Amino acid sequence: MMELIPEETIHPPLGLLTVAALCPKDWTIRLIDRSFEDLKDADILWADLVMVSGMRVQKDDMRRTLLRARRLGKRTMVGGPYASSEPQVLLKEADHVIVGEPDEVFHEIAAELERGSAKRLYDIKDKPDVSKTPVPRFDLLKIKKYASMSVQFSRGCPFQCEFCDIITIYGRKPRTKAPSQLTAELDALFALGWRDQVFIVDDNFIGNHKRAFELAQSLQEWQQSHGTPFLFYTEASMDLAQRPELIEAMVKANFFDSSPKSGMVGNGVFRQ
Ligand code: B12
Ligand code: SF4
Repeated sequence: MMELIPEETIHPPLGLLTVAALCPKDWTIRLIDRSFEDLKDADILWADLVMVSGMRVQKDDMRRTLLRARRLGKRTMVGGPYASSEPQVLLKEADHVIVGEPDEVFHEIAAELERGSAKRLYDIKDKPDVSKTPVPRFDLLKIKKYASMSVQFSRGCPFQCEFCDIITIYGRKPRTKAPSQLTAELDALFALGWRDQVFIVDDNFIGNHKRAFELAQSLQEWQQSHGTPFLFYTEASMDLAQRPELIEAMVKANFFDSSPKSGMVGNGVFRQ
């Protein structure tokens, strides 16, 4: 797919951007996106702490990065979906492993790191209230390298598909941000000059369909007041078909249908 588009990669690493926003304000942070960037020894040597994230499918590169940083004498911390699914594997290679969502406790972890008393494993069982999660640090991105931006409105899904890690990592009760929080994230992307596709990366956008409807209405107003700069897409369970009012609100907010019948083919149609 990457050969078909001019950008270097598709989606930003939203987990790391979110963690960056949770870090103490006096930490200087740099982001290296391994989907298109080389990691140099100098990058590792620059840092006091190397923080790594990824999915199981990216585990080889994650483990190589952790071991490289360790060889160069640097402290490492790993979190995200793979660390949450198989922490015992990563405990061998990382100094600190975070299981779960640290949104409400990261300030404590950071203070322990600064005091030199951070634990090897943080197994965070409580699901955080995402309505307190700060705007991700989109400013750390080399934004022009991406084909799409990502924002997240909710975490968790009420279904139980047997192949899916969502319910074990993020739970069955969908937790949502406030619509104003999401429009603040759009403001941040808009201020950085982004005018293109925005993926709402929820596990299931309509896990809480009432909140999804409220959000779609807020998105519609936001788009109207900004000249409709964004084209939204998301993931949702098929029972969305039973909610025509929600579909209509999503269409009005400029969610697009990428099915072949619609004639919309992602970037091409939007960008001419
Ligand atoms: C968007 C998305 C994608 C996008 C790509 C996103 C990207 N940038 O690469 C697309 C659609 C391309 C995609 C593809 C795939 N995906 Co995907 N994806 C997602 C989804 C829905 C959202 C990701 C996201 O942005 N989350 C938002 C951030 C804020 O959440 P987070 O990363 O969990 O971060 C939080 C914590 O984990 C933690 N954290 C994260 N990183 C770190 C790091 C440190 C140091 C610390 C302290 C904390 C920390 O803090 C954050 C705040 O709480 C997730 C599910 C989910 N809810 O996350 C699945 C998910 C990550 N994907 C998954 C899978 C399986 C895949 C595929 C392999 C599917 C397939 N078979 O092809 C492919 C792999 C593509 C590839 N080769 O890279 C699985 C991963 C399972 C696992 N245990 O590793 C998930 C969990 C979904 C599932 N159904 O189980 N995916
Ligand atoms: S509907 Fe989607 S997110 Fe929910 S459990 Fe099934 S596959 Fe996972």
